Amino acid sequence: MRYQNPIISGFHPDPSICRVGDDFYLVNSTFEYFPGIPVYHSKDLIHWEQIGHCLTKNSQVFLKKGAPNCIGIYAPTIRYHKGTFYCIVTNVGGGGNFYVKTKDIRGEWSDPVMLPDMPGIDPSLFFDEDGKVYYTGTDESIYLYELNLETGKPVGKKYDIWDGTGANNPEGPHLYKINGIYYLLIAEGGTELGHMATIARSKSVFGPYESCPYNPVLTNRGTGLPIKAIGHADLTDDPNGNWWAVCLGIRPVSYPFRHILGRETMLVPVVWKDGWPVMGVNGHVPEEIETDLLPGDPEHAGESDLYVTGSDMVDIFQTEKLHPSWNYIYNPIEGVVVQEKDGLALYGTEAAIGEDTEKALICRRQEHIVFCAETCLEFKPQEDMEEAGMAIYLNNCHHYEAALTMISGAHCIILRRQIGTLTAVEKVIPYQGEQVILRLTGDKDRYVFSYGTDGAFTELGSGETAYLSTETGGCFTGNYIALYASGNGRKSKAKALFRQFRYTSGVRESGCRTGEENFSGSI
Ligand code: 6LW
Repeated sequence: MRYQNPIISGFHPDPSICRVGDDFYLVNSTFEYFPGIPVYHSKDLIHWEQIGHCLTKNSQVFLKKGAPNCIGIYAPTIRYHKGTFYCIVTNVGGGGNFYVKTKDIRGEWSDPVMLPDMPGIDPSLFFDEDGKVYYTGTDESIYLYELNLETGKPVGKKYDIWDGTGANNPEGPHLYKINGIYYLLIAEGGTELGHMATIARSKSVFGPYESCPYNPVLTNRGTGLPIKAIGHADLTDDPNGNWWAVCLGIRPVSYPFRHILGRETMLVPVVWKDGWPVMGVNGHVPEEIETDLLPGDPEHAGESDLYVTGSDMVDIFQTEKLHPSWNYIYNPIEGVVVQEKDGLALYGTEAAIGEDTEKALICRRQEHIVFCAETCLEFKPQEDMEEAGMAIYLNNCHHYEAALTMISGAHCIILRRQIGTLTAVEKVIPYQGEQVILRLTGDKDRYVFSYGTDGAFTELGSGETAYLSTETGGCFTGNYIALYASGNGRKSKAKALFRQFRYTSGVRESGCRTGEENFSGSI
């Protein structure tokens, strides 16, 4: 069969994978977003369901402010050893390296075990057959310590084990023992267009590590392939003895290359030749891969009622907990985002959408270049500047939004765009209703906002995707669709009630709907 890359679309960088029997688990970086580190499950490596997060409590993680400057949760590694899952990660700006663990991967994870003696980023764990545990990380070079897992303290000295093949930014190490040989897989070239995966091997865990003569073993640099920036890979075998690598890559939408979905997760088959891995298709990652080797039952996996990532979504906010695809920015504040009997209530705080702080906002990833999102919003501002709406959001300095608000006592709908230090309210349309359906569609060039009722929509305006790309707005994240409320300088007296949210890939004339169904509480 043929499968399509990415296997997990939208902002899902630095994938790490582990296998327990015929179940695969995968995690990604989340930077300033909360909960931190989504956990995905799959049996066939191409259909992935989100089953939770590693960092769900404020007590586990403090996300320091500083967006859009590359802070927060970087590059986790997930491993399973003797009944326990471990996820080791760096909180940049918020305490450095730590790990959390759980015996129940669908439940909660432990409080962090801090690793204050481990410098740098990109930690990984390796459990050797003799019971010893090793930490690999990225500092001046790729280094290794034996680790006392209980205390988080290093045992013995630090070994600088490899500098890579000479490219910039050797990072993201993962160590494996395969057929008695230690393999060290790393990323080099930086996470942009020069990105690649390289590998070295050694008979001793401490080295010396011999570089693979075929390095880089995985890259799309210098190719005409549509996926770029391939690197930061992790290996797994499957129950049939076949090998696979997950890695990150980007899908630029235009020339000069720019991307709007962040770095996404890709999958490639791996075969072994002369004791070295041959990854992907001749070391490259095409969008479509032909293989009969996928484990499980990939032809039928999509037929269950699981929410498979990348699927269309309708949320009426009546589940016990928010759907795991929703995120906050920074640690959540109690009482600001509340699921109520009619929908999701947002109690706007002082914080404006453009502020680098926690706010009354939840967001989910834009997973497709062409998509449609709609929300049914009930909001009657009581004071000037109170607003609630829907945004397309890269970070606090790069976002476009449509909102209900009040300006000089008059109720209206606005379209605002912020690009860096430039902010403009581009449209102000008088609007007396207390309910509105906001629609956001996107394609490779533009984001378009419309508003209306179930039957009729009016275009509010649009903005270029180019200014919400990583290349323009930085840094390591991708675009989100956000529902938000704000009192813009003081607490909002009016509550914003989001009765429903829909997201579909592609755009049809009827927006997110097949034409039959209405929004609950439709107007
Ligand atoms: C991560 C590094 C990388 O720490 O980007 O692409 C950094 N690789 O390994 C942030 O995701």
